[in-house]
Amino acid sequence: MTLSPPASSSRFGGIHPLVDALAERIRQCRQDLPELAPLAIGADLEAISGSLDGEELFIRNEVHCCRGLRKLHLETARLGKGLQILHCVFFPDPRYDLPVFGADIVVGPAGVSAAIVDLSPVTEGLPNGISQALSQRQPLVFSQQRELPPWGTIFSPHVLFVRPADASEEERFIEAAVGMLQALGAALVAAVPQLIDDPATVQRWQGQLSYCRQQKQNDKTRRVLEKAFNPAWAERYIEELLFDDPPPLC
Ligand code: BLA
Repeated sequence: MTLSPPASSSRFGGIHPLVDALAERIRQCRQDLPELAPLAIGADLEAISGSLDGEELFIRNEVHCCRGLRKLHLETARLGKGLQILHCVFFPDPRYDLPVFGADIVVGPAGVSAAIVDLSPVTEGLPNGISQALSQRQPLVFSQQRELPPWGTIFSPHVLFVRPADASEEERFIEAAVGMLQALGAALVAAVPQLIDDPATVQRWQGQLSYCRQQKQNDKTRRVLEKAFNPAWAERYIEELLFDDPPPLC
């Protein structure tokens, strides 16, 4: 006999199943990427723990690179008052014609409030192979769509931004995210790098810079980090780990 946890309360005691399951699927997809290697980050940023209002706080960061992607970042966090976050961004190496993979799940006391996943273009549109792969997927239906904030112009037409209503919608969200990771993985294997000073490389570098700048306009992320830690720490965390500018092309 298998015992499934009752809906809200015990989901709340540990890691929410959507956060746990998506993190695990992201790790599986990451494992298949060519030339995967861990990237060193400061020990003070890898595992962060503390307490806020008597609640345990933790952040776990995993950072890698692979052929075609300069930084693969997966973060899972619990940040006080029952707030759980999954944050994931795969930043491409600008020499490759690849989009940014991004996902964010926010779980509050009432359950999942936001689940977003996208392959976001860093030039005018997504690379053809990726658009085709995404357009050919079966449309997935969700009962509660959410509206993008004004800075959300960075996302592609395929962005999924929902509040999953139940376990089956959570499963569907994971399916959508895995579909995007598979499309990215296929494009990455086929991609041929361009020169570092090719105008297309420079344009993609600029597109990535603009992606990071737009993401930094998300005040909700900053506010949560400032409250859990402090404003100076939040600033450093956002600027150095979450959305650091792509390194200069040289
Ligand atoms: C929203 N992000 C949020 C919210 C919180 C965070 C508290 C509000 C939840 C809600 O509106 O229901 C907090 N997100 C965090 C924190 C971290 C984090 C603290 O990642 C990290 C430590 N955000 C991203 C990425 C995407 C993203 C990669 O980091 C998309 C690919 C999107 N988050 C995103 C969007 C919103 C959001 C679009 C809604 C913003 C709004 O409605 O104003």
